[in-house]
Amino acid sequence: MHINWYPGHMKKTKELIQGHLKLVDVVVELLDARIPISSRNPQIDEILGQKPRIVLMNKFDLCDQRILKDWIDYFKEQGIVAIPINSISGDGVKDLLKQVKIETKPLLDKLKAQGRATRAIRMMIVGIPNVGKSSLINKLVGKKATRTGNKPGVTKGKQWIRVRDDIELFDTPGILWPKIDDKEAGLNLAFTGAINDDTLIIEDIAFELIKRLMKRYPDVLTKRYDLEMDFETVEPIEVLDAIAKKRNCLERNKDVDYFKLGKLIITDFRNGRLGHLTLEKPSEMDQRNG
Ligand SMILES: Nc1nc2c(ncn2[C@@H]2O[C@H](COP(=O)(O)OP(=O)(O)OP(=O)(O)O)[C@@H](O)[C@H]2O)c(=O)[nH]1
Ligand SMILES: [Mg+2]
Repeated sequence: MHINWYPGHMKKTKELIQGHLKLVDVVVELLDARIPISSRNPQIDEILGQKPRIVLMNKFDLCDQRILKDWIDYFKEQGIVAIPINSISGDGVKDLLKQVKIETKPLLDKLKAQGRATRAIRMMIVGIPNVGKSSLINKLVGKKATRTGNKPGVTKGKQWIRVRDDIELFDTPGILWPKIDDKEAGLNLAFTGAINDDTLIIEDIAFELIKRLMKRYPDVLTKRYDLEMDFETVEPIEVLDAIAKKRNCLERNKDVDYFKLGKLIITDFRNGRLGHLTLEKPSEMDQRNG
């Protein structure tokens, strides 16, 4: 799986984010709550340095709520506040804004002590493709967005959007390129839709997803596809074929239509029709760091 999905982007993005970093007070790092390891950029600590940051577990409506708790604890141990968020419904946005104030209080206190005028807090959102950056920005800003750069006298152009009277948001989110040389990460990113489907063989992706669901969520498969199988003894291909029969993913001659089947399974997963699933646990971090 050594496909170069994001050719040439890694270095460019790093430079871009680092260039903007000095303009902001706090960075909001968006992760996909279903794949917190794979949706993290391995260079993020290096890129952000000492900049205050908040981790958001986005799409938490789709993830396993028990494992979400473990992840929040995991980040807490590292001194990072992680907040579950749903960028579509806006659940968690209030918590985010509250945390932004907490993270930036030392800075504002310092400015005040120096006798400088108070100013709005500036934040920037970063995350991998498709993780929900634009959705979150829309949710934060709403329809009545004032692009503060449009004010006369602001020379920088329209790069700041006012979120509240005391918080401004960098107009364009930073795209982080995930770690693509890790096979497991590549697959997880494919499952969740972070990699363009046109570059994927969807039949193979569905096969790999089924393999993982057999191990992690056998009951989900049983229930969703009405299967009666012992997942400890059957092969993934048998599971695929059984789902194909149940869901009528067959060609005219009754052969399984693996493309149609693959699309069905992947779409079910992405839309949350398989239930609340998380494919990575904090306890698996060690084996993945190698
Ligand atoms: N269920 C669910 N879906 C979400 C959530 N946030 C975003 N989405 C969906 O995820 C998809 C990607 O969202 P975007 O906001 O376009 O993501 P992005 O990070 O801006 O993507 P790029 O601009 O391609 O990098 C869309 O289909 C959203 O509707 C969430 O919290 N829950
Ligand atoms: Mg976007």
